[in-house]
Amino acid sequence: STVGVIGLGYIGLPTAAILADSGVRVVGMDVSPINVDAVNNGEVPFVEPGLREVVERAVAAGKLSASTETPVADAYIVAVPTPFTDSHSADLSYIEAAADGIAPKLTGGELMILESTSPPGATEHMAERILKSRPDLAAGDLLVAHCPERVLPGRIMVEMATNDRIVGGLTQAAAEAAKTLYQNFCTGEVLLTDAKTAEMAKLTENSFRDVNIAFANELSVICDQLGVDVWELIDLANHHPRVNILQPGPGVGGHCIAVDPWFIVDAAPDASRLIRTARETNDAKPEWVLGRIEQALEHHGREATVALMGLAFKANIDDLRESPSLSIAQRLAERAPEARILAVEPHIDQLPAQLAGSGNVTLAGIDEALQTAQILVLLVDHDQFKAIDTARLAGHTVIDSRGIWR
Ligand code: SAJ
Repeated sequence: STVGVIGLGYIGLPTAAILADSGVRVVGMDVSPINVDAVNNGEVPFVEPGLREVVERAVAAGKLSASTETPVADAYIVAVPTPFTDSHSADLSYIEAAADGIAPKLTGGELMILESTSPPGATEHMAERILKSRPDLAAGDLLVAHCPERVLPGRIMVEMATNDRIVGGLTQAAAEAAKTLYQNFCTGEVLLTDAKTAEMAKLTENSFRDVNIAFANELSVICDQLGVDVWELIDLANHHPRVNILQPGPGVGGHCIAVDPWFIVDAAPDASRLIRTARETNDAKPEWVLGRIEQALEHHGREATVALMGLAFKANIDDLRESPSLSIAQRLAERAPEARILAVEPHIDQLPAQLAGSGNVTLAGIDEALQTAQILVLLVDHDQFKAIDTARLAGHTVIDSRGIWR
């Protein structure tokens, strides 16, 4: 039997590769010919530890291939983006496009799994859309389930095999069929529920983390006003057996935690006050860090050199999506046209498009930053920055948003 994986991004490609490596025939589909060619050559179009080896092996074994066309398959896994719109509701257009591609290929009896992070009701919406375009099929002809992906970027290849999985079926039969598919490679527990609960589970997990990071970020602003070292405070408080506070930072990035809570707020606006406030608290943090940089610029003069250490959305990855650090860099470039801004990001070798247009930003190495910048702003806790001898920071104005240089 063949599994079609729609969307070969950060989730779809590792899923396709691991499934193919377990012996299942997998055809991946992506709208980008660049991604498709990369996969067919056994390559990976982004950085994820351990992924390349598995893709290479599965392609060489003839188990994995890719196409820009939706394949005919016995089961489909949809792993396309669900961004949000300006009004913070979910944009389902990629899911709808995937469904429209699959619909004409169906003969009845296929399993369809939606893996994309989805607002409550999206799985049902996908099934209804398919049945509308295929009136010859009955609802019972399709097995439709939602199985949210919860792997952590940077640890995807480990977590995809070992994490417990939640499978929510539109019917019990659909949930059972999806469970059988995942058991090809998943050694964790596969937990069955209905589709809407599965949709909410994923959103709930990321909202839990967002709320907890917001607590840490709020504390960092409070402590700054009170003259207390927030990292020492959190470290001490976390000695309590039932307290486990997360770490403050320059804001929350990535395509999940900064997005998913809005889907809950959108689904039940009046009841989601805490979740909304947490989102707003985390979204306000980059502006707060910018305020501190602007203060330092007032002190050193508008033409000072500012080194922004890190652009990625978190440590030790090259992913700049929804990155608070990148947003700080962009806003600073606009607001401080006379300053010289050094972007120090060891994981990339050219400035991202968002910064390439600003004449005052250049990509720089760690040594150049330490030698020439008056103001050092630590934005990402990359290992390379943790390794810097703190004696070399003397004589600089240091704004450490992650507390690694204390
Ligand atoms: N962050 C902090 N302080 C912390 C922890 C994180 O400021 O103490 C920031 C990070 O710097 C980053 C953001 O939060 O900007 C998110 O990073 P993360 O490592 O918490 O999470 P992601 O976005 O890489 O992955 C999350 C994970 N969800 C949870 O841990 C509940 C992952 O398991 C999900 O699969 C993923 O979202 C997803 O795809 O939804």
